[in-house]
Amino acid sequence: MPIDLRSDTVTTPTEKMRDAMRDAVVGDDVYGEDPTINRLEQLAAEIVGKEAALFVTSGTQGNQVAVLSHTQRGDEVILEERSHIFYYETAGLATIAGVQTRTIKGINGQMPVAEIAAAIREEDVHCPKTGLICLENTHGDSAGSILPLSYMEDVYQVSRQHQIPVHLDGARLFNAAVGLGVDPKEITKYTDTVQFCLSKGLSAPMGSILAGPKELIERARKWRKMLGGGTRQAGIIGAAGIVALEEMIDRLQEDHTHAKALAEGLALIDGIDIDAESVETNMIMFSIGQLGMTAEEFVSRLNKFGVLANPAGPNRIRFVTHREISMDDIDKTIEAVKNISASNIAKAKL
Ligand code: TLP
Repeated sequence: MPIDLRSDTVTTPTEKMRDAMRDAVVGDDVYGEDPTINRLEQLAAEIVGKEAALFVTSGTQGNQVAVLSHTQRGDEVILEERSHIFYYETAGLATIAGVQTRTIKGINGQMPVAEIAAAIREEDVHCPKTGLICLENTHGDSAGSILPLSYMEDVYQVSRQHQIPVHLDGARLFNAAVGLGVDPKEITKYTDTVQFCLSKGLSAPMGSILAGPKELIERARKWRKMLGGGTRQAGIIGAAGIVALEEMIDRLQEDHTHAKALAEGLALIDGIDIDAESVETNMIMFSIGQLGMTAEEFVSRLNKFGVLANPAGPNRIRFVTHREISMDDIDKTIEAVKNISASNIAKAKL
């Protein structure tokens, strides 16, 4: 079995999930008659302190449905320059919701609050209406960094002053909560809606949740239907989601500990540039610029040691830890990187 550090999306369902899926009581969810989905949605809403929740097929669908439910065509949406919604959702906002994006460069995923405030449009015949502010916590492209609660609160205050809703892409919301040592509600109380994934570190085979006010979630249900996300005996999948929420959140700490150990090990290797101090959750990113090879080359060298990873730029690599990565795998990965570094540095001296 390879050591698969490409993403926490590669996690497979636990035995308990498979049992729950086999035994799930199901019905037609488009009629609202799947008891397992109804239970999952209720549980999910409670966990994030929202009135209602909707099971969606993926994080991308949850985010897109959220934007559709909050905005009108021609609105402008404020989001971080490297946010998943803007950068990795195949221009869904432009093509599906028909909204205009207004991106702001963030530091560790945090768009400066003053810049958010300045980006909000005044009422003017020439201008679009600012329809939504999107945040991402943890922030993927900043190596899983956590948006501090004080930052969430500051953005929320600005949003209240201007009466603009806030949507949180919380694909890894529970990593943020575990990393901060707080109840997830402490984060989501600063957002109107939140999308979180069951299928990443929590190990369910698929699915995400969109949670928010009851009336908005009813609208979202219709948009989900339009996007082809109205599924029938969905409880087969939802059953795994319930196990994910009941049993898989607390163990995320282990993934964070492994990511930190991995970063600390890599920091000692020649040619690897990483700030191990800054690792907060289950993701690390490092530069291999000094090794004199591209990220693609580095990844293919790693593959020969049985380690899978994704490039995160021309000379940047991303490693993501998850339930199927052990401490032994961390040690083996550090050894593999040491080997690549040593052989390259020896070559450079010839
Ligand atoms: N992220 C995936 C890739 O798409 C990059 C990964 O491996 O990290 N929001 C955030 C912050 C995400 O990281 C992702 C997936 C999504 C949304 C989308 O979730 P899915 O893949 O379920 O559509």
